[in-house]
Amino acid sequence: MKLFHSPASPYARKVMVTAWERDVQASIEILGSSVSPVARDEAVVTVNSSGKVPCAILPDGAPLFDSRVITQYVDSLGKPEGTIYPADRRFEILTLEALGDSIIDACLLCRYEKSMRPKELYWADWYNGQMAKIDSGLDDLEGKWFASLTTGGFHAGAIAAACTLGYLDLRFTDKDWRSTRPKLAAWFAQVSERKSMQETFPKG
Ligand SMILES: N[C@@H](CCC(=O)N[C@@H](CS)C(=O)NCC(=O)O)C(=O)O
Repeated sequence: MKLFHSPASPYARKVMVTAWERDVQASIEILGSSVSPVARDEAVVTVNSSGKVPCAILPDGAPLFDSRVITQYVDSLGKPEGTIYPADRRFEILTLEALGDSIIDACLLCRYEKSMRPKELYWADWYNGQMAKIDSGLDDLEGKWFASLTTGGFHAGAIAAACTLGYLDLRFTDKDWRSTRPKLAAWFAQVSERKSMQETFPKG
């Protein structure tokens, strides 16, 4: 499988953490990309009309996107007994993955608002509204989702949450998300030691 990737993308990181966890990383050929909502990468657009990464090309040429579809495909390449989507918790774990992704979505919108939009068009209410989504999502990871997050190994929901927290540390260095969420902070410190997380440490 070929994977359009970006080393700072938390969605692409989910795919590669999954690959390392399932020991199928050697079956993925990484293709570089240069994506942005205002300067699209035509090679990516050819595969995924949204122009977003990650997106993949299967050995038979079929396209695959987005990250939640690709992680399931990559998971299917590994041994069934080690799946990160255990059948008896499938929808719970998919929902937790969606929660992690929704926090990333808000992070990206905040980042685009500050780093891409012309300064005179900056909209503080928009930024604050997205930041409120980030905070309520993190509160849910610390609270009502914490048992799901930490039970049953490093499953797809846990991988999404870990990639989300990694992105916060990469791009929102002045955001102190840890002091009011001590359990989440301790869990993240622990899972960050995994080889899959170390090998995919974000850059850029
Ligand atoms: N729902 C998508 C989101 C992917 C996404 O937004 N990726 C960002 C990079 S982190 C991107 O490609 N942005 C470029 C754009 O919005 O055009 C997924 O889960 O893969």
